[in-house]
Amino acid sequence: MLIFRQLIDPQSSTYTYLLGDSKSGEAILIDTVFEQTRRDAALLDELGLRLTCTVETHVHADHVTGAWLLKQRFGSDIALAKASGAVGADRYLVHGDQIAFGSRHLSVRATPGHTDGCLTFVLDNESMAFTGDCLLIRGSGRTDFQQGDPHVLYRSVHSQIFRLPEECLLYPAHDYRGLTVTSVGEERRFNPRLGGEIGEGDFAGYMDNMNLPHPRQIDIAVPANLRCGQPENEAVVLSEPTWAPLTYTFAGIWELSPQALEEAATNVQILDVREPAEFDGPLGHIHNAKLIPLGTLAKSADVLDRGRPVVAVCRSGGRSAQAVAILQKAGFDQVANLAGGMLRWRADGHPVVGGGE
Ligand SMILES: N[C@@H](CCC(=O)N[C@@H](CS)C(=O)NCC(=O)O)C(=O)O
Ligand SMILES: [Fe+2]
Repeated sequence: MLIFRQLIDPQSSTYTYLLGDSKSGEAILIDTVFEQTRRDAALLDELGLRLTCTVETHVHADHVTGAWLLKQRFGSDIALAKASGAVGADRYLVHGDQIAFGSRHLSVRATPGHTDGCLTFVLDNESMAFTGDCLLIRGSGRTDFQQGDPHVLYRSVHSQIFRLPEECLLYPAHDYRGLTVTSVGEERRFNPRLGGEIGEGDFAGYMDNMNLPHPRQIDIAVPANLRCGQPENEAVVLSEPTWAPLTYTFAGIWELSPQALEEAATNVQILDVREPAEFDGPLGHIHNAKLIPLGTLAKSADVLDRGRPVVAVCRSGGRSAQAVAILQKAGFDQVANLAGGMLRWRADGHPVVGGGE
């Protein structure tokens, strides 16, 4: 079965696409964002997928790719257009290449015009295509920087994208209004820059007069993306929490296992957010846990020491996840949730104070 997810980076309005093959467990990511690497890694882990390759539709001007960082983590190949001029990739793609994931693949089409190295990726059965910044929903990529050329872009759209089946779904690299998907038939008819009877000269006239401000990140993003996202100073970016072996979840929460808590217990504050009757009830509580019921936490957070890590605990790990969010909002930066709460703590055989059925 095909696994497909559309993810957004709200800062740059960039869409990242996950495509996976459930049978083999292989997955690829299209157009990752450096700052979203943790999120993407968490999703891959939770879906049980193995990242084999990250692919870029082009050298982006508005955000830095996560390709290099994901390669450090998963050993995934980096792929982008040969015409991109980038260094540090494992595969340099040209028109007609295929990118496999399990039994599925994407076909590579060269669609220059926004940049020289712009590619569109078409799924094997032509049911979906990833157009990068060549064709946007009711729009198109701009042509006023990098190697932009409206004449080249017009021809790319008409010869490579508009000739796909009408019902082929199109997924762009960005949308600035929150729109998520379109189709070939729709854009052929309704794209206000490129659809209907609009000719190459009309399109060039439109594009040459857009007068858009340059992307805020362009001076940082383009040089970094020409290195496939490898930072100039590698040391600064890999700062993960070190006070315990934590896992970041796709839900956005740092967690630790009962075993990890037992090992870190002397260095952390254990915060139990259940009600007093539960704390002294049949499940018991963890030695040295401080009881602050969830409903009073926002007001009483100051009794905790901000200089020491906090691990939140409840019955099953649900309410304590909310406690983590409350503490983060209150400015605590070393906070994690005990995965599975007291239920898992006990099931894994860790000691409790009180309790008993
Ligand atoms: N305000 C955005 C501008 C982003 C931008 O210029 N995006 C390019 C893609 S790299 C584009 O083609 N935009 C088309 C448009 O805005 O119509 C930023 O600062 O990042
Ligand atoms: Fe772009």
